[in-house]
Amino acid sequence: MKSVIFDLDGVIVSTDDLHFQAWKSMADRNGIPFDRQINNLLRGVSRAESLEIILRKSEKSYSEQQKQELMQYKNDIYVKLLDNLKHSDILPGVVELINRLKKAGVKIAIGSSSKNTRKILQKIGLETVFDAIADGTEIQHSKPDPEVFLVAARKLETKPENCVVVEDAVAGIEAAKAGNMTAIAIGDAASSSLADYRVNTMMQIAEILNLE
Ligand code: XGP
Ligand code: MG
Repeated sequence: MKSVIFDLDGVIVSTDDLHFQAWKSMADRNGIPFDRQINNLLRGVSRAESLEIILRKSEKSYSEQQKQELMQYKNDIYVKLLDNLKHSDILPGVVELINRLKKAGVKIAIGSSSKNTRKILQKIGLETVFDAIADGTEIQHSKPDPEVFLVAARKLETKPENCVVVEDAVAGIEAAKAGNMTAIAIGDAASSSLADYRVNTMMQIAEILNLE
């Protein structure tokens, strides 16, 4: 029996766009070029590593203290944006897929680099739905390192090779494969040559898993 580990931002809920807005405010305020293309590089990556990627475009160098302030600035904006998050922000097909997985007895987990994971799951009313949650508060290395998915598998008490990961991040697909898991790409992650499957809708995942 397979288990399914979902990424959160951009897979379960449209918070990937809120991350974009918050990082964009930080970048604009500091005169750092930032666009959707750069934002795609931040998918699946921790807050600190996201900042490092953004700062590659900056001519200035920043002290550790300044970096902390930039991350705080971004997160404050992001958390304010989360205030308006609600059940209807869950991406299309997610609730239906979760219901079908549960009906088929498939264990489900979240594997996200975000430290805001639990807050978001609460906001959208999915905090008690998953059998396990592994997030950015529990790991040393974010995607493309497999750590967060391995933590999720351990919490599900299943072997990595029995896990199927659903990801919108190229780094997330790399993490899944590095962890010896099956990788399903949706959205931006479809550009990864490592993906085992590419889907446009959640229901295609039910077909891949041969759910009744
Ligand atoms: P947290 C976030 C990063 O800030 C963001 O850049 C990533 O795209 C996102 O994680 C990936 O899920 O982490 O600031 O919510 O802890
Ligand atoms: Mg994501």
